[in-house]
Amino acid sequence: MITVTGFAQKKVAVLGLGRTGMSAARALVAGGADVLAWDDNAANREVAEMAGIACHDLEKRDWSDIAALILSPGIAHTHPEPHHVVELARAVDVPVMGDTELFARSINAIPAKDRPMVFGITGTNGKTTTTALLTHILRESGQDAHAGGNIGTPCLDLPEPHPGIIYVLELSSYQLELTQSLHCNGAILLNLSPDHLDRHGGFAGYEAAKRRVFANQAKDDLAILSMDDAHSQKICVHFLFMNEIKEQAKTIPVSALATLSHGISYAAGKIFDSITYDVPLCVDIGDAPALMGRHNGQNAAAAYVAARHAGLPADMIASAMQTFTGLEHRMEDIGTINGVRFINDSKATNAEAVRQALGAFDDIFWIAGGRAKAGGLDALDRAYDDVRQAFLIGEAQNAFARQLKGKVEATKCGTLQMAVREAFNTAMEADVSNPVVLLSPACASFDQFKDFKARGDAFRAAMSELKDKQKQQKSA
Ligand code: UMA
Repeated sequence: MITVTGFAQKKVAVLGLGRTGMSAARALVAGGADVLAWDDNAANREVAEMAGIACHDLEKRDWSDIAALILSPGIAHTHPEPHHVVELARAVDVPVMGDTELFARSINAIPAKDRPMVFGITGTNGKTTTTALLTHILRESGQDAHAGGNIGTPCLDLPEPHPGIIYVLELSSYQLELTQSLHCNGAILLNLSPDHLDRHGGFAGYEAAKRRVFANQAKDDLAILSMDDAHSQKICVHFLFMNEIKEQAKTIPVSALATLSHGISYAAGKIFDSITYDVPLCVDIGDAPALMGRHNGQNAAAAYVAARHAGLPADMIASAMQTFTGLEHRMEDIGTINGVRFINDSKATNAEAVRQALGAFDDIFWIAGGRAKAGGLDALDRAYDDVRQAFLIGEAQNAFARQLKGKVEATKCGTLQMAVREAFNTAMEADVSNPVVLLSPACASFDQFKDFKARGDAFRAAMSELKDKQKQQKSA
């Protein structure tokens, strides 16, 4: 745990007692702060009290002696409307911040020469994979690297700063919006497409939050940005000009669509580096099994250049990529039955993430549906070339069937279990060379599951059931 000492002897309010709130409360208490915690859910307050975190109703309290409000990222503070406690805090000018800000202040308090290296990774999609990949590369190469943030481990739960430690933070727009002082030695923007717009009051607010990953960078730092979508490209080009002028961070464009004369490019299993060595270099990452698809090529290129910034040579990075096992529920290969591969991409809850999966396989028997997001499948109109048939589930199945009409043959299956069965049977009978049953829902899971993990686990269970049945049929 990282002890937060900046609020010693002061009263600090913590709202939300999930992973972030509990972690922040522990770190503040360890640093000598007097924590007043609250969660709107009584059960969560009970858990906190049992862990020794004192709860006080922040709506009823006088705010005049409170030094800060620490807010969990899932709690609204501007849009669609601020939580009432945030309004109380702002009314008396109490600063509102997140756990990443506490982390940043703790790191900034260390003398510059001893400060650990920090990487910040954001983007609409791919940030968890890239965070895990960069951490894996650094650790495989003997570095003391630790991943935290939106990936699941709150940043204040990471080990205390010590010589040689490297922090790799996945940062969501929610977390960045509550962060002012974070200084990333390497900051990555992987891509940008509309998401979480309700929380940011529209796309401009979302983009502004994402751009915060580059705030406070100085000339020895790297700003690594994608050139592959119009929004990131705009920021990247702007940085290429502005940072040169202002002597700010060195801007590194990254692409998996074009070969950049100045930048890091990915094409057909190779990373082309025209920046970090004197002579342009081609790094073969070949058939790294967990880096399927063009979008993963871009993630790999971004992780590559960040790892170079941490001092690793290219060949060491390339061989570490080969042993990366990928993430659960993100284009995860869960096995093959009778030549049909099963890919669990339950984490693909928006159309852009699904586009990446649809671009990574041939002969796709695609399972989609759940609770639809704004726009549904609109963004996928030209991505169906390799989809042989769609199998639809959940609340979205009627709307998706209408959207797919005339583009892809679609069958309404209702449940995931039924869809897995139908997709497998159809794939077995189809005359195709590389059949893949792909769960890549383009929807939230909440209509039928607790979360995307439960949905991915159910997919795996349905696949295991099929496997057992096939075995029984063979032995009968
Ligand atoms: N709560 C209230 N009042 C409210 C709303 C919530 O008291 O009005 C309480 C809830 O009862 C609950 C707590 O706040 O106890 C939940 O806080 P939270 O939603 O911020 O969740 P945490 O458990 O703190 O998890 C957060 C991130 N969640 C969100 O941003 C929604 C996790 O990202 C992250 O892994 C974790 O911190 C550690 O850093 C998850 C996520 O879904 C994976 N992120 C979004 C995404 O990836 O799209 C941004």
